[in-house]
Amino acid sequence: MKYLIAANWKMHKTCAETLDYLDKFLPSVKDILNVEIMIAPPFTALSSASIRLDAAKKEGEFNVKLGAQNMYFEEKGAFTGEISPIMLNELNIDYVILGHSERRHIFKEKDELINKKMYSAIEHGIRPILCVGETIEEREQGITLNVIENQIRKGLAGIEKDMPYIDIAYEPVWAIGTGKTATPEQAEEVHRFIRSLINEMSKGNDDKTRILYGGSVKPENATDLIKQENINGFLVGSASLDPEKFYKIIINSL
Ligand code: G2H
Repeated sequence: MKYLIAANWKMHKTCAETLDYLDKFLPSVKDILNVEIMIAPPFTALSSASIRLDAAKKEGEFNVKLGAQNMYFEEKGAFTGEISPIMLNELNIDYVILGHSERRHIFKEKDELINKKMYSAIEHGIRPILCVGETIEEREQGITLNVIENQIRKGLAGIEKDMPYIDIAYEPVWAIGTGKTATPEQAEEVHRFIRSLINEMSKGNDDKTRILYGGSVKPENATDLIKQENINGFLVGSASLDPEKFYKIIINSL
């Protein structure tokens, strides 16, 4: 399984800043072919980034993919402010991040909506990364694994057979953007649980599904986290905004 190291820029960077980043970042990773790299800039920068990546691919083999940070499940219609899967298809977007904790908590997205988006992404050939994670209160109550199981069962309801086209990101809410990282052991405990759950749900057809860790990943903690048996890559926020730091995370994960 090729691991995936993904950058979630959230609401950061204009088009010009995105192109400037890619100019610095792409040459540094052009020979790294044994992990998959993904960048998810804001929607407004996707088109320019897609054109820039196409040009880079024409110059040789290249392992950098583009992702969207969200998507609506309908193809078109009266859904003010939303972006559809066919709009992403037009830009050759490979991945979409769904159910990120900021979507769940700030924008009140529920598992049922996330599940519809998962369906739609798969139907349109866009690989979804389903994000799950517990809050600090849930961890302190000792219900972390129940919360994760519930989010995964509801998020994947009806699409268990599509497991080879799905990745999952475990992002403990208390570790997101706080500088607090789950210890490798804390992360591994949840990753091991997710692996056995999706193995059971897909009847053993989960070997192409990567389980990424997210939550204050940085160059300093990447090596110890990636050594864990069930951590198959990262979803990186803040530290991915600097091309040199993101490059170091990739290098430290090889
Ligand atoms: C978790 C992560 C990226 P950060 O949201 O999805 O962000 O690395 O800033 O904690």
